[in-house]
Amino acid sequence: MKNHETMTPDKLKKYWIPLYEETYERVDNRMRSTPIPPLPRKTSKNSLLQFKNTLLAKLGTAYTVIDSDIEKIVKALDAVSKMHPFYKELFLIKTGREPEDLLGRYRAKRRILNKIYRDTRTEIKSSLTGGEAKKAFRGGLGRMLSLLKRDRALLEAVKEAIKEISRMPDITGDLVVIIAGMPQVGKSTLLKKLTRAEPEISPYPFTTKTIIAGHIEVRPYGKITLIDTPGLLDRPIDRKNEIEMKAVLALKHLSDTLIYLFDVNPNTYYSLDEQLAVYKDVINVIETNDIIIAINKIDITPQDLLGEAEEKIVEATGYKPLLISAEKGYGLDKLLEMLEDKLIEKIQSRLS
Ligand SMILES: Nc1nc2c(ncn2[C@@H]2O[C@H](COP(=O)(O)OP(=O)(O)O)[C@@H](O)[C@H]2O)c(=O)[nH]1
Ligand SMILES: [Mg+2]
Repeated sequence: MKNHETMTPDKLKKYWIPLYEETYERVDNRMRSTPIPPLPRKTSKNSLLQFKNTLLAKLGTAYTVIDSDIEKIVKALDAVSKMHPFYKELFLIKTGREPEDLLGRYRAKRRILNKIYRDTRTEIKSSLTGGEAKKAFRGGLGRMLSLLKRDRALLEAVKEAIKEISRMPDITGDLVVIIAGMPQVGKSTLLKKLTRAEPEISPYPFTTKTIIAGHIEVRPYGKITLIDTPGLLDRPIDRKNEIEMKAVLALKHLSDTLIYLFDVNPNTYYSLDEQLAVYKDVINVIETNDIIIAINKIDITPQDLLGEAEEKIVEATGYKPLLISAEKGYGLDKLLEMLEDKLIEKIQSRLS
């Protein structure tokens, strides 16, 4: 089993990203319990030593707090880096960084933190005056904190990305099928008809839209997941809304197969040409070469319209459409059989 198959979104909930302000506050609070005594008198060796020891203790406290916060960040990023590429792409969209990159960055920061800590200790210990020791302490503390301070905005984005991704259900599967097609063509009806349990509806991160998933268990092989994305893959793709477009692009990491539905009944809401234009848009972003095209609502579509549409669709897409009625169940056995074959094929190719 690959790693990412076990790191599901809900498991992200137990990770915590401390923001800079929080780290700073913890450091400040914890250090306050050992206040810095007044500068020692120049003549007293003993009081200089005591003064330095107080600074060392405070520095140690700060180090421990910052180190454990960076460790928390490392653990969370490690978890994200083990997820399915789809979720990693969403993370990249929000933060501008690959999880693996950031993991490396924060692992390095832990090492740098340790070095600053050790160097500062040495500096404090070798100081000849209280003033010098205090200066070394302040400098070291500032450098340790700035490891996170510089990343303030980035950490906020990371926290937000992890929060949003953790709210998604696991929409991966052994075979993931995206159902696309213009509004009212029957996507929701088809998803319901092919699956047994109620579909899961969840927010789609970084968009105002939701994503709907239904599952088909194919024993003993595995799980087919059907995905519907209302408002996203049912109209010309909105390239102005950049983050939404990127979120749509992330779907290509998810989908093994695309089902594109047409509706050409006499009262259809959109013309065949409009539906074909959206089809082109969708396959451009989804980039799959495993496509099933179906004409839905054949129960209310006269033969001549069907024949005409079929011809036009073959010409425009290169695929011969399946003829189905999601509502009446016509042609769904055939469709399900195709999906099952794809699932089995995929699992076998994974094994070999
Ligand atoms: N007659 C007929 N109506 C259908 C069929 N499939 C869906 N519908 C109807 O078409 C309308 C839109 O269906 P829906 O699944 O909500 O479309 P979506 O917007 O693509 O999700 C609903 O009123 C459905 O009942 C079909 O095969 N035959
Ligand atoms: Mg719908």
